[in-house]
Parts: sequence; structure tokens; C-alpha cells
Amino acid sequence: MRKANLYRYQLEMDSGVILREQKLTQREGWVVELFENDSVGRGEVAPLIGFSHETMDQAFVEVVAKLKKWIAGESLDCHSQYPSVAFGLSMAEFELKGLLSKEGNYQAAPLCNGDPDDLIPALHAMQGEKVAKIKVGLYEPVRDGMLVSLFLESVPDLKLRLDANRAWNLEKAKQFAKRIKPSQRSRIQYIEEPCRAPGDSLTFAIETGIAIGWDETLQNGVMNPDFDLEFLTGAKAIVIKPMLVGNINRCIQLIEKAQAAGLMAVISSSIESSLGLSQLARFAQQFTPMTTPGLDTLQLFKEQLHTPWPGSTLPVKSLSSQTLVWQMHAE
Ligand code: OSB
Ligand code: MG
Repeated sequence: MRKANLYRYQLEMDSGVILREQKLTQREGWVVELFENDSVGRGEVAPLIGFSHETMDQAFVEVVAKLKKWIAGESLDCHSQYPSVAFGLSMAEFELKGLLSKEGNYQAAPLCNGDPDDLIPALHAMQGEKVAKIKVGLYEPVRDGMLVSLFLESVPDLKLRLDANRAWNLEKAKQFAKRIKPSQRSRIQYIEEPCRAPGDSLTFAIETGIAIGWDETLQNGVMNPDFDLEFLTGAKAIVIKPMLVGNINRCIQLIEKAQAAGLMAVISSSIESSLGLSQLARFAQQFTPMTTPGLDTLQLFKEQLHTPWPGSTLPVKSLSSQTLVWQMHAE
């Protein structure tokens, strides 16, 4: 017998989380829970303000319509023009069918937003590959370059991922690169989207020898059905944010295409709750086992939801403490 629950969650964020110049004090989303026979599958549908084009309400209407048909006996329709809906439903079904790996890769690349002094202890605690992520592009490129160079100098086995979120023009990006010694450049695994124009990012990679990764270019492009990964050649990595890409099979297809083309595919968070984030860690373990995922975003929250993230001391809220907004079961 089939049964479906739909919860609306609201979690407090740590003060001072800024996303595309907006302060995020609270994270909201839907959690779909599917029951069939003795199995359960959950999926988070959480459009991210400033990144997703759909609203919470648009997602709700679509999710409920699809769940009703599933309860009536049809197969679950996991395709939608809204990526968050397609991802959350397909993830719930994937877990329900027992297809999602039990083991996860919880070794997220530590994310450094502010004080670089915070990063050093985190790096020393890391086992295996030492890879951290630093946001750049918020200050002067020369300052960013000096900071990155200092990190590489102080921690000799450190590899860095940088993210400029398209902050620079080509000239500023080159000012940044000038501060990084040529011998250090290969320890920058990649810098995500150094320039406003993707073509400038490619020129930057060629002229400086610093590898680049696509994030925004990929997330904006995958919605287009004709989108072809070949367009992305010249980069070393692609960042896949499933909540912005959509159906889990589309994500798997992108990973496989990237790997076949010799690109690193990095599963990354769209600031999901610990429930969704843990599923991404399991998804990453299953499909990108050799790559550290970009999932160090739980630190932006004050609380977790349902699934505790290994090692986190944040309090865990149960799903039953959230609002059950809709529920249905087959007769
Ligand atoms: O800038 O890549 C970003 C999360 C939500 C929205 C945008 C971004 C992010 C992250 C996730 O940085 C963490 C990561 O990729 O390591
Ligand atoms: Mg990015």
C-alpha cells in the first residue's frame, strides 16, 4: 500500500549567512516522504532563493499533483520544469527503491568564508586528501591572491578549490593570478568561474595555467534540453548542484559525460537541510567516489533536520516537529 507525506520545514540559519547579497536567516523547503510496502524514501524539494527560478508555492502545487497520481497507482512522474521538484521526487523514489548507497562521503571540502585562521585547524583535522574551498572575488584580487598564496605556502600538502562566482573581469583575474607563484598554481585544483564572461574564464585558464571549473555556466545551461557538455571543454571540473539541475538521472548522466570527457564532477550543495545534504553525501559516494564533494554547508545552520550529519553537534529536529501540510494513502 502506498502512502505519502509532505512536510514544510523551516530551519534557523547561523546569523550572517549572505547569499547573492541577500541575508538568509531561515531556510525553508519541502520534504516528501514515500511509503510502499515496508520501505520509505525521502526527498527534499528546496528551491534556493537567488538561484532557483521556482518558488516554494509553485513547487508545492506540482509536488502534490504528482503525489496524488502516484497514490492512485501510476508510476511517480519525476520530470518537471522545476529542478527542485524533479530532484526531490526522483531522490525520494531512488531511496524508496533501495538504489541509494547506504555509505556516504561525508568528507566535505571545508569552506572558508571569512577568517582564514579558522581554516588551519580544520585542515589539520582532515584525513586523506587535504582540500579546502575558499570564496574569492569579494575583496581586491591582489588581496585574494596574497591570501591564497599564503595558504599554499603554510600547508604544503594542501590543495585548494576557489570560487569567484564570476566576480572579475579578465584583467582583475590576472591581477589575482600574478600573486600565485607558477610553482603553486597546480595546487589550485580549480577556480570556479573567475570571470563574468565564460570566454574570459577560458582565456584566464590558458594564459595563467590555473585550472577552472564551471558552476553557474553549468547550472544555467542544463535547463536547456539542447545543452551539450562539449560546450564546457577547457575546464577541469564541473560543479553539479542537483537541486538546480533536476532529475537524479540527469545528474547521473552529467557525471558520466563529465568523467568520459576527463572532467572532474563535483557534487555540491544548494544549502539543503542535513536530511538532503546527507543524501547528497551518499549520492556522491556512489557516483563520484574518488572526488571530495562540496558539501560543507551545514555550518551555515543552527539546527539539523531528521538525519544527523556525522560529527555535527548541532541539535536535530524531527520531521514530526515540522508542519505536515499534506498526507494521502491508497484505499
Ligand atoms: O557559490 O558555489 C556557490 C552553495 C549555494 C549556492 C552557491 C554556492 C554554494 C556553494 C556550496 O559554494 C559549497 C561548495 O560548492 O563547496
Ligand atoms: Mg560556485
